[in-house]
Amino acid sequence: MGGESGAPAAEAVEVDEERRAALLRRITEEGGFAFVSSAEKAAGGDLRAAEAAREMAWEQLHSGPWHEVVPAWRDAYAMACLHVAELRAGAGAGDRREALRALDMGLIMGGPLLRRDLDEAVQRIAACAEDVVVADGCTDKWREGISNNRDLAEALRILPNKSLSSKKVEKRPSLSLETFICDYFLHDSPVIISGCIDHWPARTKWKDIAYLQRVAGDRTVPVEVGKNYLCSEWKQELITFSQFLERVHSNNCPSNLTYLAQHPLFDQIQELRDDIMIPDYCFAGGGELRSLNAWFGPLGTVTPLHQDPHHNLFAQVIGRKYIRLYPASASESLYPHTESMLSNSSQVDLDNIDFTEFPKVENLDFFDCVLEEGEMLYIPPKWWHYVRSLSTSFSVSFWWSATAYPSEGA
Ligand SMILES: O=C(O)CCC(=O)C(=O)O
Repeated sequence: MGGESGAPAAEAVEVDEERRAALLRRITEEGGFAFVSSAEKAAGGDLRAAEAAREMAWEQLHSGPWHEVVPAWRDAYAMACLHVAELRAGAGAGDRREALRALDMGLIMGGPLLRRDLDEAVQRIAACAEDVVVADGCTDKWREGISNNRDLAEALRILPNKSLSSKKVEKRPSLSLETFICDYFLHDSPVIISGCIDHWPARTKWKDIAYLQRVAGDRTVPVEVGKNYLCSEWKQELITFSQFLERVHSNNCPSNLTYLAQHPLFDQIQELRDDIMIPDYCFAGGGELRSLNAWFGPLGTVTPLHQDPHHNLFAQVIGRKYIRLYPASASESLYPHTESMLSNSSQVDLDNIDFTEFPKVENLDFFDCVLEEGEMLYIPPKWWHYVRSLSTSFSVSFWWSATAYPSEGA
C-alpha cells in the first residue's frame, strides 16, 4: 500500500516542480530576472526574498489596465504568495493569519496555475484555527438582521417609484426542469421558483454567525464600500471576513455600506461551497456554468439597473431582496451609459429618476417582486435588473451560457 501511494505522490511533486520551473522560464522571457532570483531564494527558505518577489509581481499586476497584465505575472504573483505563506506559517503560530492573508491574495489576484497548491495550503493552515467566541447577544442580533421584521415597513417605503404596483414576477413552487424550459427558458421569461433550495445546508448554517466566523473569519475577501458602484465615492477594499461580518452587523449608513458583491467566494472557501448545490435548471440549454457569485451584505445595498449577457438563476439564501426587471427589448428607453466599461448599466437612477432627462422611462412596463428567503429568481439574458436588499441578505447567482438556444449574448 505504502509503496503504491508513494509513486503517484512523487510524480505529482515532479509535475509541480516542472510547472514552477516553466513559469520561471516564462518570467525570465518577460525580463523578470530579479523576480526569478528572489523566487529561487524564497524556495530555499528566505522569507525576505519571498516578500520581495511578491512585491515585484504586485507591481506588475498594477502596471496598466488589468486585461493587459501578462497572465504569467498573475501566476508569478500566486507563486510568491505561496512562498510567503509557507514561510510565515512555518515561522510560528502567530503568523497563521498573515499566511492565510497571503494565500487569499494569491487566490483573488493570482493566476490559475498554482490554484490547487494555494487551496491545499489554505486547508493545511486554516485547520489550526482557534475556537471562535461570539459575544453575548450577537447571535440573536444577527438573526434579527436577517428577518428584519422591525425595519421592513421602512425598507419597503423607500423602494423606487411604482414598486410592487406593476406586473409581479410569476411564482412557481418546485418547478420541473421540463416546465422551466418550456414555459420560461425558451420564452425569455423570468420566474420565481420556490421550495427548491430548502435542503441546502446554507439555509440553516448561514444564519449562524459563529459558523460563518469559524469557517471563514480569518479569510480575506474583496468588498465594495459606498452607496453603489456608479457613485463617485464608491471604492473597493480587502478585509477579513470577520471584519466584514462586523460591518454588516453594525453599519447601516446608506452612503457607506459594505457589500461583498459579485465575488466568486465559493471558489475561495470550500466550506461555504459545500453548503450549496448547483440547481439542475442551470443545465438548461446544454451550455456551461460561467460563474457562481456571492452577494452578501446588510440592509440597504443597491445594485443599480444593469444587464448581463448570461442566464442567471439568483438564489436568495438568507434574508430578502426587492428586484425590478425590464425586458431586454426596453434597452433604448433605459439609456445605457455610452462609455464601454459601463455600457451594461443604465443612466437612470431608479431611486431618484430624472424624468426630464430620461422621459422614456416614465411609462415603461416592468416586472418586480420581493424575493423571499429560500426562493430563486430566473433572470433571462440581457434583462435589466435593479436589486435592493430589504434585510441582511446573502444571495448566490449562477450564471450560465446556453449553446442550444441563441437568445443570449448576441
Ligand atoms: O444582488 C444584487 O445586488 C445584484 C445581483 C445581480 O446583479 C446579478 O446576479 O446579476
